[in-house]
Amino acid sequence: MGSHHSIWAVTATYNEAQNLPELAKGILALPVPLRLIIVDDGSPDGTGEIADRLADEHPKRFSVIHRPGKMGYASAHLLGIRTALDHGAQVVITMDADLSHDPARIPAMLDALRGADVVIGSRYVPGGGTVNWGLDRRIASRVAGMLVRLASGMRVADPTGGFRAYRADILKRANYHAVQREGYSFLYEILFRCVRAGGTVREIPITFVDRRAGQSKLSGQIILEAALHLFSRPRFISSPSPGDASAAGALERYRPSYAAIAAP
Ligand SMILES: Nc1nc2c(ncn2[C@@H]2O[C@H](COP(=O)(O)OP(=O)(O)OP(=O)(O)O)[C@@H](O)[C@H]2O)c(=O)[nH]1
Ligand SMILES: [Mg+2]
Repeated sequence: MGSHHSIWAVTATYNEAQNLPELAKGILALPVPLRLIIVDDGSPDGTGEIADRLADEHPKRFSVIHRPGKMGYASAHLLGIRTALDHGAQVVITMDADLSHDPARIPAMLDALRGADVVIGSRYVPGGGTVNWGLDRRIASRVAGMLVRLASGMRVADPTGGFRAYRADILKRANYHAVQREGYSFLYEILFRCVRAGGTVREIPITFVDRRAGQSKLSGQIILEAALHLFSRPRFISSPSPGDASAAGALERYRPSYAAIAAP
């Protein structure tokens, strides 16, 4: 998998002060010395300060990008991915900061990435699952997955799962930065772009643990909305319109300087 230093992870945070220290512990405990970029949107609960402290204590392991306000999950990820690629990442891992995605699964994801361009930490392959999810959310998530498979033709059990590892090469070929959609739609759109660019996908089982601390930002209803959105446009991938409220639009509107991020 190339040099260890070329593996980067990206997490978006909004009010994850109760979860970020634990996530950082999990990252530091890994046998692989990957670097985590934390994209914080000025969380009122002090997540940004915790992230800064982590970066001070472990400058080779944590980097922080502060955005002035809540600008959305998707554009936070796009910014983190672009930053990682700009710094020579060969692999980019994306994960949530609320401990739903267990960093301990990262080595298995990297193993699987030897034989694929994208690896999804999947709730819906044998051995995977969700813990603490109510019936409504389980149904919404399953239905969303079905609709995405139907609309896109992708044969992926968990196309809206956010715990992933991508080869840098496929992200570039997929024009990842042009992704338009927010929230869950972002996840299937970027995946679809990778597949369309010729990328291969593997899924490995994960146990998704619902957040225990902090507030939910995306609800089951939003999952379903995202899926229904699939059928509201003539084409699966829409073309960018200038000044729109899309993830790509937000990425263009906010361009931080990378000076704060030390070279690996
Ligand atoms: N920077 C940034 N991060 C965000 C934003 N919205 C959500 N996040 C983060 O994105 C990740 C996923 O969001 P969650 O709220 O956990 O979404 P979810 O998993 O669907 O919902 P719950 O876990 O049930 O709350 C978490 O790490 C959030 O802190 C945002 O606007 N900006
Ligand atoms: Mg969550």
